[in-house]
Amino acid sequence: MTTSTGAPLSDDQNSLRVGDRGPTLLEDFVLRDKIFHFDHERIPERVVHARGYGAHGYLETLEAIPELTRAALFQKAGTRTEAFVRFSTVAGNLGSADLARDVRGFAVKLYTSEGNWDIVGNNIPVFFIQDAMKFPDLVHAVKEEQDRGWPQAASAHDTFWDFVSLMPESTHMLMWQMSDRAIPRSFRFMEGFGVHTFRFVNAAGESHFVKFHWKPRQGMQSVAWDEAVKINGADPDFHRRDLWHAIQSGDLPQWDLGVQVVDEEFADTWDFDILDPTKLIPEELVPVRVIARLTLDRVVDNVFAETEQVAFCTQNIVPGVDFTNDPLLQGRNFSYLDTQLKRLGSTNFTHLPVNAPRCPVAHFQRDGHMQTQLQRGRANYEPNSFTGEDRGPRADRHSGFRTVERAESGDTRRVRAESFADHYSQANLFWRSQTDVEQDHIASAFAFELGKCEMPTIRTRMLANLGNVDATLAERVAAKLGMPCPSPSAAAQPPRHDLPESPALSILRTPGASLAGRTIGVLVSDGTDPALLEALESAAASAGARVELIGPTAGPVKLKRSKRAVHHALAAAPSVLFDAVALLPGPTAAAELAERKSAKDFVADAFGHQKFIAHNEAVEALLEAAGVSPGADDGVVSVDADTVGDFVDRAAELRHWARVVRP
Ligand code: HDE
Repeated sequence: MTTSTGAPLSDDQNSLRVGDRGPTLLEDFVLRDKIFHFDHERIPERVVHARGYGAHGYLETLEAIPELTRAALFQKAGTRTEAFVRFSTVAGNLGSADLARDVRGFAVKLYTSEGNWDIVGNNIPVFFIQDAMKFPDLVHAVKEEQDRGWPQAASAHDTFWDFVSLMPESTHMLMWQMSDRAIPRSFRFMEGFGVHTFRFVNAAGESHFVKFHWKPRQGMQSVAWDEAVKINGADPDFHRRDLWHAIQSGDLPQWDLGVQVVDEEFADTWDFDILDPTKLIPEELVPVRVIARLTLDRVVDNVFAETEQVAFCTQNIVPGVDFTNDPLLQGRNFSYLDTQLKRLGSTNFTHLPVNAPRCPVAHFQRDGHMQTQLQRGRANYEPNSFTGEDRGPRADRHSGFRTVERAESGDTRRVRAESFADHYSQANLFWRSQTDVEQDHIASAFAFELGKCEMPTIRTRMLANLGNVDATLAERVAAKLGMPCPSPSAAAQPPRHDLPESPALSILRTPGASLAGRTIGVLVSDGTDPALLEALESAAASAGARVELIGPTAGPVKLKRSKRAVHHALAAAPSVLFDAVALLPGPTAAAELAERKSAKDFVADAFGHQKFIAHNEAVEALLEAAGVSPGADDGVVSVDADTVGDFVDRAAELRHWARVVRP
């Protein structure tokens, strides 16, 4: 062990003092060195997206698309590009819980051979506001209220709903935020979106509009709101733990990178503006074309050095990619450098390993705090007339980045384009594209959040806006709030309610539900039937699912001839932590568990959260005690070693939505 300057230490336990009980000496440079550094350990957390978790991986190009973009990474199928991804919530502070109802950040840094390309997106394809000018207001409104310091990581409070109810352009995003998209099962089971319209530019300088999509190969999955609340208590790190475990166990999460490519003339025929970030392009109108696959294969070595210090910037693009005039994107391109300087403290933050490009870097930028590069040669300017190493680099007008040529004209004005005026048609499209179950969740979420608002005028104003989305939605929320439903507010542009439904907007209408990568929680005890347990474990393994054993205590359980260690004690492992459950305790323990609150809650919650439940005959009393009659529906299944495989097949549906649960 040494000091920070490398002097070897003889004692790291005791400071230098006069006598055994005397004062500490100013001379103790060892103490000063250690405490000085500690006192400066924290850097400012991100003003938004403070709570996040990152991982390393790579993007593999599946299809060469030189006709669309000259970006080096898309010139040849099979090209691998190193990647770093950071997922996050938006509103909460660094130490907030993972399961907040919130938008999730989905930020990807691609270390391409022609520079770093950051796609700094979210898990929702639209945004709350149309103009960057309103971003500080939005964030102030959603974060804890300044005069009281709460709520933490929650939009369910007056200032948020006050602001968004006064900003009808937020309504489409609110529909997503009140949907199950905002309470994902984990980062692995959510989509990502670049949100803004970008451009792809090919070698001939021709440009197309492009939207970026990340499609999880694990499928999409969310949790119930009641479950989210309980997971936050039981395991506030549920999402980061899930990602870490999946990668560490070799179950590598993957997303397909898809693009919606549109030419300008086609976009001009639509009745929404492709530059408006509160609008999406329905996949049924422009299909998503998969061009690459992202794999996360390595957890970080050090959360601070990597996840905390990674600096994403929307303006980090590479030749072949370009911006559009989306006013939110334009504002973001200006913003991110400031935030990185503020947080990381030096313009040289690009030297940090997680931020450093993997390709050669050459310029005449010099000096600054924490300069780590030895920039050699004589000239640090150009033009210059030196030669060799003294000369330094030059720009190349042919191979270098060239902004797409476009004609711009108009008067300088502070205006919102007329073409941005339709605030409700796509909100209605989103609503109608959901299943009944998803619509129920949306209505309940609005009622919960507005129910937390103390000012009735805010609720009324929001209900009036929802009336423009869908009359039944507004009425349902009003009924849940016990309020009269006001008439719809005046809309800047009359909403359309006849846009063709888009099944891709619904989680439950998107195929791909599977038990792979999910966890079955199995309640065991002394006397659990080992044949049944083994049959369950082998069926789960074939389905790609993990089994975690939960015992009455954290100690091992005795099976017929063997002992098995358990992963959890029941008191520390509520069923909200699992995707499906199996109740397989031995007869004596089953009788005892029927009297235990933690066991009854385990079962009642699994049932209430519409999970598949397998059980042996011994637990009928426990089921009854939890208010679940055995065979209540075909998601509560009595199993033996021969039939447990069928249960695992069934549980691939993940939730038994037909089970009616009244909150
Ligand atoms: Fe961000 N945003 N943002 N944002 N954003 C930040 O940059 C900002 C917006 C997004 O994991 C900050 O490094 C402005 C939309 C993600 O490190 C900051 C505007 C979308 C992350 C910032 C927006 C995002 C950020 C805070 C409106 C989805 C986390 C810390 C013009 C497409 C990245 C930081 C990570 C982070 C500014 C709007 C996504 C302050 C001014 C729209 C995923 O620079």
